[in-house]
Parts: sequence; C-alpha cells; structure tokens
Amino acid sequence: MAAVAKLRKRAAQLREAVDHHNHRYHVLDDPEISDAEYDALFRELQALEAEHPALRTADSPTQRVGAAPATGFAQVRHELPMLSLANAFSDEELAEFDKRVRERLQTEDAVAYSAEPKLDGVAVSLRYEKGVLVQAATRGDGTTGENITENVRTIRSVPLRLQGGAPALLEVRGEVYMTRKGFAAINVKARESGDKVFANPRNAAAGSLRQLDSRITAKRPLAMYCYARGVTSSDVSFDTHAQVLSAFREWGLPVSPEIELVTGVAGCNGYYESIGKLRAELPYDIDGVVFKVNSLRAQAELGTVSRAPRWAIARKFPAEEAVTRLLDVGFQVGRTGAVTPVARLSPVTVGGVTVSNATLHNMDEVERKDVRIGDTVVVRRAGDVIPEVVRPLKEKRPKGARKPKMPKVCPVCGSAVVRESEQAAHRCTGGLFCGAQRKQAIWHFASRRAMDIDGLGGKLIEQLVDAGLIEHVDDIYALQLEQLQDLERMGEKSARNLLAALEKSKQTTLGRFVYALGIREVGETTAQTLADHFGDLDGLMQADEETLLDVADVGPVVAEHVQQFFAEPRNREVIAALQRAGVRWPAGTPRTTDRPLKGHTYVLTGTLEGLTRDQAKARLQALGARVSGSVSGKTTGVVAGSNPGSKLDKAEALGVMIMDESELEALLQAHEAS
Ligand code: D41
Repeated sequence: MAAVAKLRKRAAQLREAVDHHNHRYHVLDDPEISDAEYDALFRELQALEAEHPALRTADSPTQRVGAAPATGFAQVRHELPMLSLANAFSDEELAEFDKRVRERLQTEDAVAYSAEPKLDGVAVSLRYEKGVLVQAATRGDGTTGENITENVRTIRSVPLRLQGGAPALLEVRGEVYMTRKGFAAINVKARESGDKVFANPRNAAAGSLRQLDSRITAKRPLAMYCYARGVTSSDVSFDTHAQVLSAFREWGLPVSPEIELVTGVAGCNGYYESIGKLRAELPYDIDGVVFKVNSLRAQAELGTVSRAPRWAIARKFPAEEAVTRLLDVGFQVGRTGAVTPVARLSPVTVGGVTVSNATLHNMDEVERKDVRIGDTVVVRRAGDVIPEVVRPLKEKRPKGARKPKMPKVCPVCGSAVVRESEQAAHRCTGGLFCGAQRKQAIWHFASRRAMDIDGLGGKLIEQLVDAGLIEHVDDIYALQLEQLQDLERMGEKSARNLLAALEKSKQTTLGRFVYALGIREVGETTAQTLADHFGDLDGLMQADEETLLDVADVGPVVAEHVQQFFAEPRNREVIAALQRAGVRWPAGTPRTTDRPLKGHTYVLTGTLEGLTRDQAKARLQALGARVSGSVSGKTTGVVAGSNPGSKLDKAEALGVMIMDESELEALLQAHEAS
C-alpha cells in the first residue's frame, strides 16, 4: 500500500475510534477506555492532520468539541458560543503560548494572567435575565447544548436570583462538579441499593446533570464555580478578567477562592507548582490550571482560532492514569507475613514517574476486578500513594490470559500460606523464621519513629541477614567493628558511625520501644497509649486481655495481638536480650487512679441524635468503660437511640438497665467534669 493510503486509513480508524469513545463518554456517561488512552488517540489524530492537512475532514472529531445531545432534553443554542481551551502539556508548550501572546500584542513586558485551578467537572452556561436564573445549558458542542435548567436549579451554590447591581442580561459560564467526599458517599449508597456506581466524580456530576428527573439531581452533592461570561448587556463594563470575577462574587455567584493574578511565565509556573502541591488537599478533582490574559482589551486583540481563544490555555497535570501491559503477578511478603499480589508491569509513565510495579491489594480485589496476566490494564498513581491497578481493559484481553494464583507456600521461606477467616489477606505462617518477615521486622525496629538507628537501612539489613550476622533484632547490638567493616560498600568510618548510632539508640522511651517491637495492629499511637497506661514494660507484659481492654482505645483485636505477642516465649527472650544489651527508657508512672467507669460495660443500639456512635464509644472508653457489641448478664447498661435493634429486647429480657441518649449524656458529663 502506498504511504499516503496507509496514513489515510489510519486517520479514518482514529476518527472512528475517537467518535465511538466520545459517544460512550459524553452521551452514555459510560466510557470504555481511560482518559489517558482517549487523549492518546485524539492527539495522534490531531498530529496526523496537522502534518497532512489533506487528511482532515469536515466531520473529524478534532473539528468539533463535545458530542451530540442525548434525547430527552430540549436543545439550547448558546447566544455566544462556549469556547474550548487549548492545552499545554509541558513547560515548553506553556512558554510557547506566552511567546505567541506577547508577539501578537507586540510587547516585551511580562503579561498579567489570571491563574485558575482547572476543575474536572461539567461545563455549563447560566442565563440570568433581570437578575433571575432563566436557563441553564450544558456546553454540548459549544454552539448547541441541552436545557438542564431544572437540574441546575437544584444546585445550592447556584443563585436563583443575583444580588444587587447585576446587569439586565448575563450569561455565566462555569464548571459543575462534585466533591470527592460527595462522590464517595453516593457510590456507597449506589452499591447498597444495587444502582450504577460511577467511575469518578466527573462522571458522577455529568450523570447527575443528565437525570430527566430533577428530584434525583437534587439529592446529588453538586456544586459550581463560575469562570467566564457569555453575552452581557451593556449596563456593566469591565477592563479585566479579575474585575469580572469580583463582580461575579458581588452578585452572589460562586467563584473559586484559589484564583490569583500572576505575572509572566515565571508567575504561571509558580502557580502551577503551588496548586500541584495543594491538589491532594482540595476537596474536588482538578486536572490542571488555566491561565487567561487578564486585560479584556488584550483578549479582544488576540481573538480566537478554531473556537479556542488565543488568550487562554490549560496547563494540564501529568496524567495520573496510564495504560500498560500486566506482564506477571508476583507475591510480596510483608512484616506481619501478609502475602500481597504485586503487578509486574511493562514500564509506563504515570503522573510524571515511571512505574513498573503496582499493588493489587489482595486476592479478593484481583477476583473482583477480574485481572489476568497478559491483560492491558489501567494503572493509577495519585499523589504520594502507591501505584495501583485500577481495572483491566477486557476488550483487549489476549487469548489464554491466566488468572493469578496465590502460592500455597511462602515464596521466601516455603512455610504454608493460610487465609484467616474473614480476612482479606493471605499470610505466611513462617513468622520470624521467614527471611522476609525477619528483615522487615528488623527494618521496622531500626526505623526513625521506632529505635531511630541512623544508617541501618533496608540494603544493609539485607546484607547482614544474608551474611548470617544477625537473625533477630537483639543481634544488632552484638555487631562488632570487624564484622561490619568487612561488608561490601562499608568502610571503617561508616562502620564506626553505625556502632555509635546503635549505642545512641539504646536510650529510648517506652512508647518507642513498644512500637519498635512490631506487634500487629500496634502503631505509634497505640504503643504510646499502652506505655502511658502501664508506665513500665512489666505491667504491659503481664496484662491479660481483660486488663488490656480497660485501656482507652484498645479493642479486642489489639488486646488479643498484644497478649499473644508477650505470651510467646521467643519474644520474651528477645526483649530480655535487648535489655541485657543496654536498651533502656526513663521509668514512668502507671495510672494508679482508676478511671470512674472502670469495670463497667455498655452496649450502644439505634441511632443517636447529638453524637455519633464512635464519639459515644470514645467518650465512654476515655472514662474507663468498655463498649461491647452484645448484651449479656454482665452488661452495665444499654443505651438505646431511635430505631433500636434486638439488643434492646435482649436487655429487657435480662433486666439490664436501659438508658436513653440524654441519660448517657448526663452520665458522661458527670464523670468528665471530675
Ligand atoms: O475550571 C475549568 N474547568 C475551566 C474551564 C476554567 N477555569 N476556565 C475556563 N475558561 C474557558 C474559556 C477561556 C474558554 C472561557 C474553562 C473553559 N473555558 C472550558 N471548559 C470546558 C471547555 C472550555
């Protein structure tokens, strides 16, 4: 085939694919591929058409933005078209944008830009006549959208009537979005009732806006931020975009508080960076920032090309999702023996970082997502979190793709792998016999928030264990200079430094020491709580489960792990050896005064009005009471909220004291005061 014919065929393929996925996404709200994959297709088509303009057709998806309206909503023609935004994917592309702006404006001076977060929601246009909201429409293809007035009227942040000074006619453009929290909440409900679960907050916002029944929309946690004008009557006038936004605020329209004025490329880059840092803390998703030339006169001078203003650009964040091949599934053994499936991936850049491993969490997740070796998978890496496999693209599954299988024995030590009932995790039963668990136990022991042994990191521990120089944590204090300096990559100086760090670490606190032991479910906070409560190690080591349950915030699971840990003779030996080696901490004072509700057990049932169940539980426990899930003859009292369950019946049958919420509150306050 001639080269040109080949390119023509590829362009046609790409157009068809982009159209198809556009329809799935914009009309059906049910995408088949990730945004990253879609972007790749779209950009390939754009590049092909840019290089060979003869291949561009009038109906190419690059020539229009958005998709045809779904049936069911009336069509609305925007009086002024809703423009689209050009993208910059790198610092270079942003610098080129700024250069073009300055060239067209014939200025050497740094340009003032309005810098805004780019909300990942649904673009909407509102029309206010005489200050009253008369129409709301989706963007659609930019010229014609759908009339969603009834739905938008349910969004509480959208004013139905503008405040003083608003013009006779005003079209406002903005983004309707859903917070991540709101999204999570509606998905929980959807799962419970078997309804459709949304893939992300943006799809949830889009799906909510296209409800034909606006009573359903009203129950969805939608919000809006406004960022531009359409037609405006001439009874108001402005010089800058910033003035427009502050007028919006005055009229009662919601405007993002993160919007700032910046100067030149340096200002843009600084804003991009600082919003990038803030991103994880924002309650909603953003996929980049938008820069707009602030002067309206300059905007007019710059004009638009192919429906995108020359005066604005979206600087996108690196995609947090990417598509790659799942080459294999490995199994990793953690400190507590949990055996975790790990995806081995064909390396791919996600959020600016190369990823070749991603967690699959546990076998239930593997099963639920139906991930198979050989699949093409979507990988996500958001902020600092560990990359994870989101889902496979099933339509791309090759024949013979295999389901990953949990090994029957530990890949490190060969001990049996078991699954405790009702737990998602599989575990290696090798305990400290397992090299993986031992190395990580030592690593945890030495870590900064535990014994804080400077210089004893993962690589060195690996070397020491493999060379047979240490087996358990107490062995590290017996290390000798000669042994250390003979190790690879270790000179006399670093060996001496390590010995000094070891010596220094011996003086510690009881809280750190308890945390360093690596007892299951005992994190830093719990370790400190135990240390404070018992004051010394002996008291803690001798505590039975009953006694442990009296400690505030210690529940049955923690109590059982703590008790089991100290009941194990090998653990006691290690502790004794550590103390012999000189590990010590200042003596504390155990709590001698009994807390007022010590020995009392309460059961909570039904819904409380003034406080959550967790709050009630925490306050009871802080006073020394136990909060149990079931009623027995030993129960002190049952607190019954509204719609109590069978626990109330049982309490009545057993003659246990029944209290209402106000009585609970009185009891708590009486003791908390003293
Ligand atoms: O936050 C946004 N998603 C956002 C979108 C924004 N902050 N500003 C925007 N500005 C425009 C222009 C410059 C064309 C008025 C936009 C969009 N447009 C936009 N949203 C969807 C398509 C275009």
